Amino acid sequence: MSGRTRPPEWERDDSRPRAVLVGVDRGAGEWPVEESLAELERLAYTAGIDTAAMVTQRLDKANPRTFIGAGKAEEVAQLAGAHGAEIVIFDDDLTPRQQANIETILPDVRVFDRTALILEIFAMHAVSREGKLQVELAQLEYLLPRLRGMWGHLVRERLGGGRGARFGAGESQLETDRRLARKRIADLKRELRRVSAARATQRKSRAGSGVFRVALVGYTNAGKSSLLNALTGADALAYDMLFATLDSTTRRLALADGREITLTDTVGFINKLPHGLVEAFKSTLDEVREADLLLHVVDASHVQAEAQMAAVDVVLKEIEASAAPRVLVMNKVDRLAPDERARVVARHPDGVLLSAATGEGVEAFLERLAAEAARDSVTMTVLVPYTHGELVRLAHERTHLVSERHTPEGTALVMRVPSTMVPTFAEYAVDADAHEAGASR
Ligand SMILES: Nc1nc2c(ncn2[C@@H]2O[C@H](COP(=O)(O)OP(=O)(O)OP(=O)(O)O)[C@@H](O)[C@H]2O)c(=O)[nH]1
Ligand SMILES: [Mg+2]
Repeated sequence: MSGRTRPPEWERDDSRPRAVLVGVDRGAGEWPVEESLAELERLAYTAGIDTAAMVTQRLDKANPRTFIGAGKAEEVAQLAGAHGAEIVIFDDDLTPRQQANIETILPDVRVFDRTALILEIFAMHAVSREGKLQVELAQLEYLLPRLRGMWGHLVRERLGGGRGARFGAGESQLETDRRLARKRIADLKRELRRVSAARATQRKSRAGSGVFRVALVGYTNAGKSSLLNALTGADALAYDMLFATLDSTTRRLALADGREITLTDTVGFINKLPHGLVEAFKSTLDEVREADLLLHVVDASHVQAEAQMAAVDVVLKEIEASAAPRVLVMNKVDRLAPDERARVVARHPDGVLLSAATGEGVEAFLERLAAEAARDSVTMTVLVPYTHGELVRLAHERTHLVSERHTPEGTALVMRVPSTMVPTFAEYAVDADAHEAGASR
């Protein structure tokens, strides 16, 4: 059993519920079952559940009825009894049918799968109205096909075993539950569309202003919020727990050349991220899809760093954000020994090494960021009439000014402009040579 990644401060607390974790070893692959279970243990801990024991089974294919073998399920039941565990958590997703069958074999415990656990954590950490709506939607869509199982459980509890005479009444109750759930799902979707439309308007106004937009993405706990804080002095929540951040936070940052960019911190990704959650968080993830640049933040000190990077790539592909240019940020280098650093550099020569905690490497990273922001820009020469002072102000804030002169006709500017912002100044663009000639008159 791997307890290797368990922080020393994790004390057993008798008031917390205890669980038996169940993992399937599929042999090959980037995620050894021990590592995946260690992560599941952290997820459980974050949800307020202590781990009493872990069980693994070597399987090439899941059992369609009970996921693990029936004999293994009996072993899990015994272990749960011996440890006084009231919860059993499967490291993979169970079909509604598998879940119902396992609940029959394990009548005295609550059965969770990985998705249910992640949804639970999301529900605990959702703060904004949009975040809460998104989580409730994902939870209901997860529950809907499982309502039969829940009702079956209630039947056993209330009626003391499946008594045929009551079955008809149960059936209609189930129909009622389903109808209510479907209605709530429809309401939530409508409400979310409204909220996200308002957000899209905000986003659009940012896009139209030509600000270079950067999104921080990465595995949960990689240090995205810490990096946002280090760069902008923001006070985004940064905790050593999984899924600390659910709501995206956007902050402005002025680069050394005076240009302003925005940085958006987003929800972290995880291996086997439930598809329903990705769906539900689509509008939050629009920030990632529409960014001009993605900063992929990696916890370079994590034993599974490479597998985590691959898991992030999978999610980025799923949300169709994979085309945006990316910079790899290898964070937490303060935890690396010199030879480990050398290995990271050799493996990711394009990556930036830094520590959001100590600030090491942050200056160099800012230069890289400025270079990236400048890459997508063009040089423009404009003559802005004095009646349009707001454009001059905008130029100061959003572009890299090469020169500024006051002429009788207005303010003459030469500047590096993000290409998205060219239309804003297009009306006052003048031919650079003609402008020079005019200026020397
Ligand atoms: N040693 C070290 N710890 C760091 C560094 N950056 C972040 N951490 C720690 O890593 C943990 C996670 O940091 P966060 O910034 O919350 O990570 P995140 O990527 O925003 O995580 P989620 O919001 O949960 O997805 C915190 O305990 C941070 O203090 C670093 O450079 N060095
Ligand atoms: Mg965070």
